Amino acid sequence: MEHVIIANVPKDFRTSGVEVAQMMARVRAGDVRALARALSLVEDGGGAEVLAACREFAGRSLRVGVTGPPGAGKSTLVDQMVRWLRQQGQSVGVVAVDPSSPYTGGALLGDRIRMQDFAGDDGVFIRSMASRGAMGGVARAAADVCSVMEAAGRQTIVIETVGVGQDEVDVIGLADVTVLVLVPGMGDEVQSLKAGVMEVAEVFVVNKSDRGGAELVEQEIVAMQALAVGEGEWVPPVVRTVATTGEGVKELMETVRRCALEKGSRRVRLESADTLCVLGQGGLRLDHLGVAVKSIEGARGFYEALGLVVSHEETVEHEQVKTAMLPLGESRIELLEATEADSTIGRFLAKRGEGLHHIAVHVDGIDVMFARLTKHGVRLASDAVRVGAGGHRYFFVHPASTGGVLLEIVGDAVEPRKGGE
Ligand SMILES: Nc1nc2c(ncn2[C@@H]2O[C@H](COP(=O)(O)OP(=O)(O)OP(=O)(O)O)[C@@H](O)[C@H]2O)c(=O)[nH]1
Ligand SMILES: [Mg+2]
Repeated sequence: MEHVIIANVPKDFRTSGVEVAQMMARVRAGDVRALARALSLVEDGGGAEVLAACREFAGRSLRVGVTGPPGAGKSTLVDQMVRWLRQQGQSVGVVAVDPSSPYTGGALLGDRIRMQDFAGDDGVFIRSMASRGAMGGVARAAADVCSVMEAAGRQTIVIETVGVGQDEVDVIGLADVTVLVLVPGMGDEVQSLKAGVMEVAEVFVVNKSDRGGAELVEQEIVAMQALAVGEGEWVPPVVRTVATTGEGVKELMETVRRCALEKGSRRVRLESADTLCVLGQGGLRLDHLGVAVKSIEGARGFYEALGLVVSHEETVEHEQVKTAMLPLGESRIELLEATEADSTIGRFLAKRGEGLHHIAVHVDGIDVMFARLTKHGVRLASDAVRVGAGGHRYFFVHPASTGGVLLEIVGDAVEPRKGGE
């Protein structure tokens, strides 16, 4: 009787407020049925509240993208990776993006048979999704699935996708580390892959290396890298595997871990020397709000009446700007006054008048952030990471990409302060 009553309640009501909070508490506690339900809500497009609740856990998992041509052995390899992670005591999420089958929530037959080994193991949660037809695009949908899995405390999330088109490259953009699976006998195909996924690969796998020709593919990859990889950049290592037996998988996972550490895109917590890392929040926080004013002397009175105190004043010659910092909670307000009419702030004042000039967000790995935003096609207003006041490194994101406000990304100072915390 009771469930009949519940079934008649409008869907909005059933999936909002208290109930979402309760469901999310269960998701956080590791309840896989709650996780499945939260994912269904999100996939049906009714998961705004679920996603909002997941936000504070963003960036806690290590996301490993596995891509490569059809039949390269990706699923077999993912299966072995999951096995290895389970041996390390990690909880794992798998997102399989299936390019061809309709959006049924079911895996490909082959995947299903293999992954059945994990049936009954709550430490492995597998979600399949179609790459076409998902609302807002497959990358969006996969990102949402990852967010929920992250909130559910999955320490590593493996994303499998067929590396053939832009959709797949977008999906792989979600990953912290991207593994490209190739096989012997590809020869010229390696060349043809060059334009797409080849560039996003951070670890190369030559799978099926029980067959002849593994060396040849490896040589092809190395030859290509000699041309493509810049000085001081991460040189994607090549690992040989036999996914059917698990050979080389340990080495692959150690390489993935090393890549994640080296990229240093996020704070890294190592549970033990040979456990894969779980990555932290990336140090994202509001650093300051920049307010353009005609005169700092004229403007500071209000802020002081408000109870704020100017902690630091500085003139940055090369930017023709005078600044005054007023700490506010964990962030600050920065007043900006032009020292020349024909300067960035001077022109802003002439065009828009006084007001909010930019928002500054702090990030731990500024170089990785610069590369990541570039890779995502975000329009930047700086051509490189620069050094500004106090030795801090920064770059600007153009308002065209942020919803109309200039965004400054701030990293740590060039010389980290010694003795501090
Ligand atoms: N000999 C050999 N066969 C392998 C190896 N890895 C995978 N295979 C076989 O290759 C076939 C394809 O493997 P899958 O894991 O389904 O490949 P996939 O890349 O996931 O394929 P799609 O998802 O369809 O793109 C299967 O028959 C596997 O058993 C390997 O290392 N050696
Ligand atoms: Mg597969």
